[in-house]
Amino acid sequence: MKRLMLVLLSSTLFATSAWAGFINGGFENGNLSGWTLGGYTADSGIVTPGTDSNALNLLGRTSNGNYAVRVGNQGGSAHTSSISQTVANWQDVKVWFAWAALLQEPTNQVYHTPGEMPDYSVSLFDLTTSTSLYNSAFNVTNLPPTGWHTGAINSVAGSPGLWHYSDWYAVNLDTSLVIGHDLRLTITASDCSLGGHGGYVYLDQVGSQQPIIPSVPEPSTVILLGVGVAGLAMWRRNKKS
Ligand SMILES: [Ca+2]
Ligand SMILES: [Ca+2]
Repeated sequence: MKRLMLVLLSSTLFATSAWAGFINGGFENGNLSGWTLGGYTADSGIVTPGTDSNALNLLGRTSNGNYAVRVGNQGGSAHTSSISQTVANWQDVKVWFAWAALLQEPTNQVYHTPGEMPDYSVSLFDLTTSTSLYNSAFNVTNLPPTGWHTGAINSVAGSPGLWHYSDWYAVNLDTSLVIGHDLRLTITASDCSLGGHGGYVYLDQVGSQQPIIPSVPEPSTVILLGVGVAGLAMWRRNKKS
């Protein structure tokens, strides 16, 4: 019995010390294994192929395979939702991930300050050096000029609004200088903090392989999105979760 325990213990140690990249990065397990939900967790979940009607059915819910995740949902109620995964001892020279976001712009903005608008953030953070490797963070009134489109007008979250949706972005980062570091990918989506407008993010194909994107955005939009956005999340007002 003692021998068996030792074998089990050593195999456990080996399993935890062996390096693995993002677990279930394409969500093809059909569940959220490997990932940690945060905020209002009930709004997030696995999605299957199909199109998003808030994007006039011009955006796929998945970028590849049979599953992706949706962080947050179209409903309001001032929810903030998140998903994250931390990889210890990163060993790849590149990391890829694909995401698309939808935010609903209130029809009558006079009742919302910028900090009260639906917003999102997609962040890859180097925990070892406390450095941001990628941060795209915008609210619906300061979206990038390219790579975003207007979608449906509806009151699905309780108050009338115009949906804005992004293309699927395939993010490609050189991680050759952070080998051995601990990295954390975090996606956050927030409804408007007054309760009547929604926001959510799709995430798929997280790993060291190039994503297969249904409609590829122009390279310039990807570059724009990765530049100069680090500070935008800082003034964002904390929202109720
Ligand atoms: Ca997938
Ligand atoms: Ca929501």
